[in-house]
Amino acid sequence: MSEEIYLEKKTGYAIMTINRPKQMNALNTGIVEQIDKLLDEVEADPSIRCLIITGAGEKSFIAGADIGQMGTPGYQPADAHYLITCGYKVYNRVEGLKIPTIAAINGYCLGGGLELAMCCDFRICSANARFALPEIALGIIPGWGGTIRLPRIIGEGRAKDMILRAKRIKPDTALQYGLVTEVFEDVAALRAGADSLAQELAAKAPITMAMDKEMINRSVFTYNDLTDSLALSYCFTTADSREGISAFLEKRTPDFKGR
Ligand code: CO8
Repeated sequence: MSEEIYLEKKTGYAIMTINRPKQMNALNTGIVEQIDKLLDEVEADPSIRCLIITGAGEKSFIAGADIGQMGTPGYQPADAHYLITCGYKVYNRVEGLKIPTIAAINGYCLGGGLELAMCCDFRICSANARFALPEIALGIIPGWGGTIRLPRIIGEGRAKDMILRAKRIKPDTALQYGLVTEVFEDVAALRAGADSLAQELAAKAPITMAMDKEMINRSVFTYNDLTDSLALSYCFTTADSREGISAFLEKRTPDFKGR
């Protein structure tokens, strides 16, 4: 497995770490494919009874999909479509795991990072965490399930306030919204808290745990088909998405034309 993502096995649980700190742990195609492979490993190992997902370092959990990759010359809508559908499948896999999952959010939790965190059963964070689905600023939508899972978790009104305004929120608001269940004073305390929660969950009866998860997920299920992902793929055919991505990479304000 590449050094940009790795799985550490502890007693009773495992920690999956995205390790691209220079890119704020942004997810590119290779990383998403490797998450898929690591999930095979997690599912095949009955000694893993809980999974923690986190980012390396002290600044960022995951700052979303890799905008640099999207801005690479020659990057085509078909490349975006491949990554979108791959992420759609992998994220649903995370949500459907039989073991409990914890997103240990150690800083920026943006776009596809927040969408991945929302597939986890527990979201806990350090005080420096910041949450947003800022895709609209890039001329795209949060099509890795963000438009479905965010309103499911925090309600339609708050989700619209965050998504339509690309609004960034802090841990106190995330706690009030129910987007996280616990806030730790710093990243070291978060990591210790995640280990402790994982140990607690790993000691529970695995069959009951899997059934509880499935029934709770089913009770809040709205719909989860490919529609959002296809809408996101469409966004990548627009001039506005090219403008949004270029503007981010050139560190300027985008000028959207609606085409
Ligand atoms: N992708 C790639 N590189 C990134 C990303 C990212 N998402 N975020 C930050 N970086 C890079 C910056 O380009 C910069 O690189 P460099 O030093 O080479 O210029 C470095 O990380 C540090 O970033 P900043 O200088 O901007 O640091 P700040 O502390 O000022 O800001 C932020 C940090 C707040 C994280 C800021 O960088 C930011 O807003 N990043 C973008 C966040 C974002 O828009 N995320 C959503 C991405 S889209 C998405 O996730 C959609 C999911 C589905 C897409 C499927 C695609 C096909």
